[in-house]
Amino acid sequence: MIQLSILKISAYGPWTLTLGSDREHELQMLQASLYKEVQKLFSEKNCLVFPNRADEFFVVSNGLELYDHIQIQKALEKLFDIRLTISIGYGESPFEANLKAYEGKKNETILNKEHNIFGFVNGKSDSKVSIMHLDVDDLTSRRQINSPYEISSIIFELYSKMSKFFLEKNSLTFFMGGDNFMVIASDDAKNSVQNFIDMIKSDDKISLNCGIGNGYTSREAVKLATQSLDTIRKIRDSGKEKPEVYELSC
Ligand SMILES: Nc1nc2c(ncn2[C@@H]2O[C@H](COP(=O)(O)OP(=O)(O)OP(=O)(O)O)[C@@H](O)[C@H]2O)c(=O)[nH]1
Ligand SMILES: [Mg+2]
Repeated sequence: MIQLSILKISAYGPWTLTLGSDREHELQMLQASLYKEVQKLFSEKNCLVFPNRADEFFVVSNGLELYDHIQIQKALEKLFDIRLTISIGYGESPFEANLKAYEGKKNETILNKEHNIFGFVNGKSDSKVSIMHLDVDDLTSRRQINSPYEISSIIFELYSKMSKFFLEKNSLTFFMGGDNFMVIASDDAKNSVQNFIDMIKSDDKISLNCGIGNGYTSREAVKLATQSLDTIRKIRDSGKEKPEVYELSC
């Protein structure tokens, strides 16, 4: 069972207008400091936050109860003028968990009114998280041929293909910066990642490596996914033939 908590700035559109037209720099600074605090508060509870469109965050919150979310809301309310809404959902696949959180908010299934928390909590029972950490093999040589902006364009096109491919496997893909992507993965996604790597190699001449981690909490799963990815690099750098996918479980 995977649990997702989706945090979104409440009534952000109307609030941004109150800042006047000379506001973009203020909004960018606010979004960056909000992301920093949200990542800090959830990582202290063994979770990882996946940034999504700057005013919204997806947290794989396996193991967290309603009480943990209330504590985090209280901390954020002390630090910022804006307020966040939290929608919680769980399911067999990451996409189902996202749908359940969405329904919880849409149907106003209130978990805590004072702190704007909606949805359904699974907490600690039957907790299982799989994360895939995908990274472009040797992006550094590509930088010899393409300029920074051209590289960005290539990376965003890759992100778009990855998001579409894994959504069809009920999984959620996030861009983590540089040439790094993480997929909150279903079993179907894990079983088909080699097909995705083969497709991108043949269509776009881009080689990818994929580390997979399975854990009880998202921080644990992400740690193992990154360790798997680093293992692929170590095998490659020792001169042996490297696997493109490597998996570790706790
Ligand atoms: N989010 C995230 N970004 C990383 C991580 N490691 C590296 N980066 C970023 O990714 C960029 C590319 O680095 P690498 O992937 O190590 O470079 P590379 O030439 O592709 O080397 P290999 O991936 O080992 O083939 C760096 O400039 C960083 O911005 C990581 O673990 N997480
Ligand atoms: Mg790379």
